[in-house]
Amino acid sequence: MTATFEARLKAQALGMGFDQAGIATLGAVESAPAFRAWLAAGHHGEMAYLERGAALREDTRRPEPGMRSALVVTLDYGGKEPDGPVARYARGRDYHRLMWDRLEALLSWARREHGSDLTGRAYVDTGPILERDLARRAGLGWFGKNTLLIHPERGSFFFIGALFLDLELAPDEPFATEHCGTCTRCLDACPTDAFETPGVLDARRCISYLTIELRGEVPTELRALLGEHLFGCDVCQDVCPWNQKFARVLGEPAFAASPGLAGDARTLARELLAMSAEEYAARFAGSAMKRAKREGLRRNAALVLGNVGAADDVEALELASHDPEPVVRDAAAWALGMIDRQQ
Ligand code: B12
Ligand code: SF4
Ligand code: SF4
Repeated sequence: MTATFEARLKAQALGMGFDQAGIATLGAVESAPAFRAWLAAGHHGEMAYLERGAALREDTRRPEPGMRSALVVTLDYGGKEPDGPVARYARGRDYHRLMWDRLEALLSWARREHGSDLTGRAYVDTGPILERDLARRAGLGWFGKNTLLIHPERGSFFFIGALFLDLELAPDEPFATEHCGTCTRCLDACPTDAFETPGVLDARRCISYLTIELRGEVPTELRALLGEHLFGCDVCQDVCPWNQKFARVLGEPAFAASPGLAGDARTLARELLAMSAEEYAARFAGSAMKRAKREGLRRNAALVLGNVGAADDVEALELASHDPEPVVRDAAAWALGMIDRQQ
């Protein structure tokens, strides 16, 4: 008996290096009310694009009319590597491009198999899709209390991507159970107490938002709580028992850490403050860390030095306190005050 197109499509995705693949039918998003409530509470902070695309996110048929099904894939980014100043997901090559290229290659394969009139569209955080909702629907995991999608045999250290197709495919069973039970480790461990309730994150307090998405000044009361986190945060994943049991050694060479990004926070912070615009452009070409922009990374570096620096960082911080970028000046002035207080 020949395998169905669905089975061959999923096998092809796994053959291309994805770790999981499942199929979902497109339609109204079940968790849309939760998403609406989250926006209404202002939990998205300055991420205005989430609000702008809200209506499109509520029904997966809206972003690209004509599409009927989605192949949803995941790709692991390790998890066993030591914690560091840069979240694991961003230490190597930018995942968006890498996964998108693979999904495009998968679309070309599907066209060869199914017919050249097949149309499709790849998404890796590149469109108005609630990816975790879609992935749950494709059977790939449940929404943890930390809001991450967790798979019972893989944990949560993986990215999500999707290939939308204008084909009616047989869907997989949605993931219907929930396996957090009475555990609250992620809620208790969050350095900034960013969870409003289990499963609801106030992004405005999340270190990932503060160090990556926020363009302006980090609120003063949260600065010391950033600790050594210079870009992103993995705390609510590290403490999760599902990751402690199932996190893997990084298997995708493209995500291997670039020099200095998995090391010491103080050294990296000093390097960032000393780096010229040209050096920054060369060092972070093709990296997801560019999302924070140069001034954002320098702001974060100054704040980290305020938390872990000492007297011999004063000179670099004084220089940064005259930076052309106001956010860097402000962060450096705060850091100088913190170091001064220790003496
Ligand atoms: C905006 C965004 C952020 C924001 C907000 C995060 C958040 N929790 O909402 C910030 C900048 C803080 C962020 C941080 C991170 N992010 Co992010 N982020 C996104 C993005 C672009 C949109 C998420 C979104 O729409 N949030 C709005 C909320 C309401 O939606 P949601 O969290 O998906 O929640 C759903 C369910 O939990 C459920 N739900 C929500 N509330 C409730 C309440 C109840 C009662 C119920 C029943 C259900 C429910 O409904 C929601 C809608 O479907 C997605 C990519 C995408 N297009 O989906 C990546 C994405 C979610 N991020 C990702 C990653 C890796 C991270 C970080 C781990 C990065 C890091 N190490 O720093 C952290 C994790 C922080 C955390 N605890 O969430 C991955 C997650 C993969 C996974 N296994 O889940 C995604 C999917 C990107 C990708 N393509 O792989 N992120
Ligand atoms: S990523 Fe860090 S700051 Fe954000 S919710 Fe998780 S533990 Fe809290
Ligand atoms: S730490 Fe516990 S509560 Fe949080 S997501 Fe993991 S299992 Fe769920």
